[in-house]
Amino acid sequence: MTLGDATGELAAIAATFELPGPILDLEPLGNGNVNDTYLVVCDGDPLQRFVLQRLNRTVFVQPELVMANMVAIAEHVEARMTQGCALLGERRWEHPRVLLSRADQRPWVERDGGFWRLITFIESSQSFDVVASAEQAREVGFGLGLFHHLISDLPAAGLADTLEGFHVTPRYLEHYDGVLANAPAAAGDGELHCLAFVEERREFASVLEAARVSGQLRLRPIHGDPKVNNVMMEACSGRACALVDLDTVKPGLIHYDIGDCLRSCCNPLGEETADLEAVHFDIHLCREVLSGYLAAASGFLTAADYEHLYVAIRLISFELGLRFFTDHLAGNVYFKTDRPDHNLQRALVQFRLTESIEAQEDRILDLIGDLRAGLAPGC
Ligand code: GN1
Ligand code: MG
Repeated sequence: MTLGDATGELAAIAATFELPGPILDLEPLGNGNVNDTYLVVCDGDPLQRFVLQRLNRTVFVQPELVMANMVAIAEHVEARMTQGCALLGERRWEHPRVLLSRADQRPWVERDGGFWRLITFIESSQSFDVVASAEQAREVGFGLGLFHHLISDLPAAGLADTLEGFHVTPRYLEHYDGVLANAPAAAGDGELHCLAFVEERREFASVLEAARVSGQLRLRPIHGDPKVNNVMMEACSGRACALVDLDTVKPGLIHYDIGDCLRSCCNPLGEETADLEAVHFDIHLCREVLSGYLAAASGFLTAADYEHLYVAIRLISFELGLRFFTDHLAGNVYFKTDRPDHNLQRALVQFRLTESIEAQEDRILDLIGDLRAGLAPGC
């Protein structure tokens, strides 16, 4: 079914939520790999826009818990902002608001097996698939730090684990082994390269999990997917003004978020590039993202947190490559794809990025040390 055929049905679903006026327009939004996302424009003065999403029920098996997490975090952030937050200053900062269904006041609607939710659109803002400047990199980092700061006093145990094993790299490795055992023999240089790449990093895969199990790192509320295009930038000022895509909010290690943000921001060619040779990790952008992040987050980071920053950057790039490669071997069942080798190409990009991170280990460690030393005492 094309969107043209489906628009009426989509608009009918959107209208089951407490919208402020009649729907004027509805169109696909963004390029998410998991859920289906649409922009809904509502009549009024001014026009108001909303984001309608169908959650992927194969990925989110208990979508009502995803919504419970979203509501819990929104209430917490709103309360913190009402009390006042020194980090905000004059900055505009918004948190997406969840709309309720007219019928039963729940923050979702189920229709023909689909699980739908509607949230506010962050007006007068835009997002980018790749970082455009050093200032933008710093702002993305600050945005993630501010988000972590605002939820740093929310007990992780109060949030549901909606995606068991999400970012637990050894679990992805186990899944990979199971898929590999049933996959046809590797064909082509790309697959052979990926197989060898994973084998060489098996032991490394448990580095963050081991730190969690030993108590060095602890579970906190996390965003789960803070890639560059999930940080909204205010159109007039270019400053970060919101984090969106809150499906993956759950208890986790903030290192997953920091690693994910950096692997995304410091890859100037983006996740979808076909130019493998040119893929690299840009250490100058890394400095900007991390200094922005630390400007907002240094107050709650421990010594062990700093000590695991480099491995987090390396691990989350490797992990995403492993997830893409596993999905390629499994027949593209998790991430949306446009062509049969799409996930293989994405895996090769992430593995190339991982290699570039590994080649710059000393420089990244020095950079983390410098930034840490430059922070005020007690931070
Ligand atoms: C998925 O659907 P999207 O693009 O928001 C994935 C993330 C990956 C990302 C890579 C729930 O996010 O973990 O980092 O693709 N989300 C889930 O682009 O698996
Ligand atoms: Mg996402």
